[in-house]
Amino acid sequence: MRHRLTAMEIASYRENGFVVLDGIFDEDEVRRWREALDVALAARRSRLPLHEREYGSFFQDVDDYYDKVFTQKINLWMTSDAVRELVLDERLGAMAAELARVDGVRIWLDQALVKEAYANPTAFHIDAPFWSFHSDEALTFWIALSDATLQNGCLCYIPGSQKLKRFDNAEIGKDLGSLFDVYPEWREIEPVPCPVRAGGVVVHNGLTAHGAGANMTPNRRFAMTIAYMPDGSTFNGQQDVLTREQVEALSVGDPLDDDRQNPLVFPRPRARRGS
Ligand SMILES: O=C(O)CCC(=O)C(=O)O
Repeated sequence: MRHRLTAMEIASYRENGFVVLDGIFDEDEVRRWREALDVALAARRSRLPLHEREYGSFFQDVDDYYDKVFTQKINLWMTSDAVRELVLDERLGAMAAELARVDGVRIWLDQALVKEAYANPTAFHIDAPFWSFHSDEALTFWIALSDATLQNGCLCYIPGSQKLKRFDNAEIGKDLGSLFDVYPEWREIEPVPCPVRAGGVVVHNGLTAHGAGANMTPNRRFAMTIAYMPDGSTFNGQQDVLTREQVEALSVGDPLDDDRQNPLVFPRPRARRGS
């Protein structure tokens, strides 16, 4: 696995709010993580690890159309030992921390996002407003476990949109461009499509506007994503992927530092000597 970033990649991420990191995983690693994902997906019936009704309202309102945008399974690290090894990899966490310019990162969530054959496009949106903390440095690693192409729904970004630092959003619904009603200033910016070979990782800031095209092929597009939050992030009152019980135990402003939900992946806590 390549785990060093070039100065150009870092500068490009800072400027545009996204960057394509080619060749992070080699062929054997891609095969290994694809198999792990297949097993984890087969073992997981619900979208989230526990019974769905315990999570945020977004997940209860999911409709037929959204189900045909992608097959989405969240926090597989909690239910699959193999996926946990990938998601909690300290080297990925170190790259995330370097891009975000923070001392440490925790996992906010992971997602398998499989755009099935002939799946719907992913409407433009930004990620951070969905989450249970506010940070303008949170970021997502979108790991391509099959080639992502213009034909099968690779990601597409509005460059520089992260700089606005606003947390208003549009839903991932049938209207591909409703985000541009919320942010009319982005209408004139040319979106940048990001095809990437299997084993590459596309990174985006949580405030960078993005979407993906329809899958116009008979094959499945496989991605595994990891969303990182800066260590020290605090609860903002939104439920998102937390259970009702977790939310009831939190007050706005509390640190999200429970390792059972948001493990610190960089720097990785070392076992204390003698313990
Ligand atoms: O994979 C997709 O189609 C969309 C991914 C996305 O929106 C994300 O990873 O934040």
